[in-house]
Amino acid sequence: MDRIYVIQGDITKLNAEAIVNAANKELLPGGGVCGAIHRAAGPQLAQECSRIGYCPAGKAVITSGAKLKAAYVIHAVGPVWQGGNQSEKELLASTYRESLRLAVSKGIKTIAFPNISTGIYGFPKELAAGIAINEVKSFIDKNNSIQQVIFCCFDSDNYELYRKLLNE
Ligand code: AR6
Repeated sequence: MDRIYVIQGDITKLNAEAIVNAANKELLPGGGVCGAIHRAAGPQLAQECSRIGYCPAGKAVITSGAKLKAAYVIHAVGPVWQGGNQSEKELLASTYRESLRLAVSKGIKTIAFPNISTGIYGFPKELAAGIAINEVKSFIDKNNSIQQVIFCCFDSDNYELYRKLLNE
C-alpha cells in the first residue's frame, strides 16, 4: 500500500492524527496556514504555544490539536527564503525530518504536511516539493511506525507539482 498521498484542500479539516503547522519561531498565530490552524483550533492552541515560547528554524514542537479533529499539531518552523545561500534547503529538509521524528516519538501513525515555507516565506515551490518528498520518502523507508503521510496542498501550483513528482 502507498504510504504517501497528495490531496488538495484545507489542512484544518483533515482527520490525520497529527497535522503540521508552518509556524514562525515565536509560535504566534500569524497568517497563512498557521492563522487558519489557530482559528480552527481555538485559543487553547496559542496558549499551549506560548508555554513553549520559541522554536528555531529547521526544528519542530508539538501541542495538542485543541478543537481540531487532529489529536496533535506539530509546529514546524521552515526557513525564510533568502536567495538560497543561507542553508535554506538543509533547513527545510530538517523541518520535515524533525516533524516526523516527533511524530514517531508520540506514536503517531498518520500525519499531514502543508507546503512549508512556500507561502509567506517565499521558498521556490518546485525546489521545496522535491526536498519535502525526498525527506519523507527516506524517513519512512527506514521507519515503519508511520503508516500514512499526506501532503495537503492548498494552491493548485503545489498540488500539480506534488502529483507530478510523486508519480515519477
Ligand atoms: N491548508 C493547507 N495549506 C494552506 C492553507 C490551509 N488552510 N492555507 C495556506 N496554505 P504559509 P510559510 C498553504 O504562508 O511560507 C505564517 O504567518 C499556502 O498555499 O502559510 O511557511 C506563519 O506564522 C502555502 O503553500 O507558510 C509564519 O510567520 C503553504 O500553506 C509564516 O507565515 C505555506 O504558506 C510561515 O510562512
